[in-house]
Amino acid sequence: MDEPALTVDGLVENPSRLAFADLAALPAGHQVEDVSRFHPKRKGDGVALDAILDRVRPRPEANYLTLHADRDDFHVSIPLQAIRAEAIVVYRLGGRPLGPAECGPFRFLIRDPSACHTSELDDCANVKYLSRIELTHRRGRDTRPQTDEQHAALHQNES
Ligand SMILES: Nc1nc2c(c(=O)[nH]1)N[C@H]1C(S)=C(S)[C@@H](COP(=O)(O)O)O[C@H]1N2
Ligand SMILES: [Mo]
Repeated sequence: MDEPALTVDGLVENPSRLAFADLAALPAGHQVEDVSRFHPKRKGDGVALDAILDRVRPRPEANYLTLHADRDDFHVSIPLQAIRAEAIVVYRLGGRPLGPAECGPFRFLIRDPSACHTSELDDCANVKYLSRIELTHRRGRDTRPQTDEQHAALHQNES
């Protein structure tokens, strides 16, 4: 089986597929040890979204960043300028890749999210099972729940 890799594509100069070793090789200054400092309930180490964007080089016309989780068909689209300095991609726990039980192989985390469905940068945008980051000119697909009922239904499906 192929090693899991995070696809980063769309309006970028250097579309990439980043596996565990590629993320670990991003600059040390962008590595984020122990994300439980930001979210007591969440574990592991990550790398700043900025380091990934430096690597793929968004084109000037890229306005939105869309996060895709193919595993459960969940998608979130956020203005690039709002998110670029605020997020981490978690990819490691105890020196190993994240498994599905840890919402891996990759998990998106906003450093300081607002409550569910209160802003672009809310808790709902902390995408689990992240498979692809796509840069686009217009807003992309966004399946975040909009109401308390939709939230309840979504969390019911979670194992
Ligand atoms: N792939 C995927 N990511 C997801 C969701 C989902 O259903 N699928 N739910 C979102 C919502 S609505 C919230 S509030 C948070 C919850 O994260 P937690 O379970 O770590 O608290 O995950 C977000 N990320
Ligand atoms: Mo949410």
